[in-house]
Amino acid sequence: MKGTKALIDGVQQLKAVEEQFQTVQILNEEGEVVNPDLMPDLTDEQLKELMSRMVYTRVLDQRSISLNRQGRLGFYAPTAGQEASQLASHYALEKEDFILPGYRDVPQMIWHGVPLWQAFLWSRGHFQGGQMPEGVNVFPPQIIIGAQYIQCAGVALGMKKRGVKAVAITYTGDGGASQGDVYEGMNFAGAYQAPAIFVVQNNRFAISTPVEKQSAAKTIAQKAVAAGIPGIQVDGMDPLAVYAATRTARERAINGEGPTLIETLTFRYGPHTMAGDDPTRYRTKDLENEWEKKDPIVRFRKFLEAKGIWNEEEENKVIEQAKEEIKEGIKIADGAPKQQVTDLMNIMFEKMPFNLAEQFEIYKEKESK
Ligand SMILES: Cc1ncc(C[n+]2csc(CCOP(=O)(O)OP(=O)(O)O)c2C)c(N)n1
Ligand SMILES: [Mg+2]
Repeated sequence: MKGTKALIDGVQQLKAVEEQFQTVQILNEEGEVVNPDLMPDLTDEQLKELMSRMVYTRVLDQRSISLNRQGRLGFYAPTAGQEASQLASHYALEKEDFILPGYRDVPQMIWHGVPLWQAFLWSRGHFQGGQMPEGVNVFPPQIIIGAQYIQCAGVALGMKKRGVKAVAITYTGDGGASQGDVYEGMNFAGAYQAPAIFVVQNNRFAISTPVEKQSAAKTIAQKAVAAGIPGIQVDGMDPLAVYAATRTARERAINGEGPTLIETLTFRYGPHTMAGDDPTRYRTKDLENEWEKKDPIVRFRKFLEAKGIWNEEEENKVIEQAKEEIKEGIKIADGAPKQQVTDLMNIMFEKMPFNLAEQFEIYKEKESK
């Protein structure tokens, strides 16, 4: 009977599984390499490029918040704090890879080739913001929490069937990890060994709900086990750890070894969106201070400065360039034609259904006045 008990000791089994999920870190808060064995193979130029993208994106976030407050942008979900999680995972990709973003993932879209003006139009709900340029493999950001995971599994399977050596990557949050779609997507991709990378950016809150209330699971990474795929938890404020994990996942995927789940431990400094939530009602100042000390840009700057390849002048150049390009981007967005109801109908159908064709004529008549 003793043996049987050991065999059915699920509690012990769960503990043993959970203990195996440790946070991978390469660069600590001081910008020191603490795990040299995992150090990714990036040249000085590449390290600087990644830093530039993070600095640029921090400026884009500050400007987007201010443009939103002036009524010049629509929906906006702040990104400051999540630069390593977003941009280092993106840096591990290639142009041919497909991105299925969530609403907070505008930075990855931009660095994959979506022009700023188009991201601004997406924010305003303008249809041109959803029409990605040819060759830019990006889906419009998903608002339905977790739905992009299923779509990602489908895109990845399509790539596998066509023999394309590329991956599909998707992003959701800690809240999203509780959605059925997330499990279904991972399970399906696992069953078909599709080249997918599933990222959960665990920024500790789903609007105001803390991650502790989201699930009894100790980590989100361990949810991969049920789908039969590898799960990795990384320090999401460490660009090198995020890059290394994503690059490894990409190599596995294109070698036919199937999908990976990556949980990045991160934090959003700002509110959930600009629609009016107040983080002071659900987060303590202590928690915010604790996470701000982990800042990805501060730690990467220290690392690059110690290597002698980054300085204030270099950083200021990036900041100025970002400001210029954002100004230009918003100008182009402002010049887009006002959206008409007929535009929305036109882009939906190759051949308009007869009942809508009637309405189309009515709107056309109205809009011509
Ligand atoms: C299916 C669905 N349910 C609820 C919502 C409303 N909603 C929008 S954002 C959000 C929280 C998501 O939190 P998380 O997944 O942690 O992502 P984060 O915003 O923190 O990046 C919720 C519940 C939604 N958009 N879709
Ligand atoms: Mg969250």
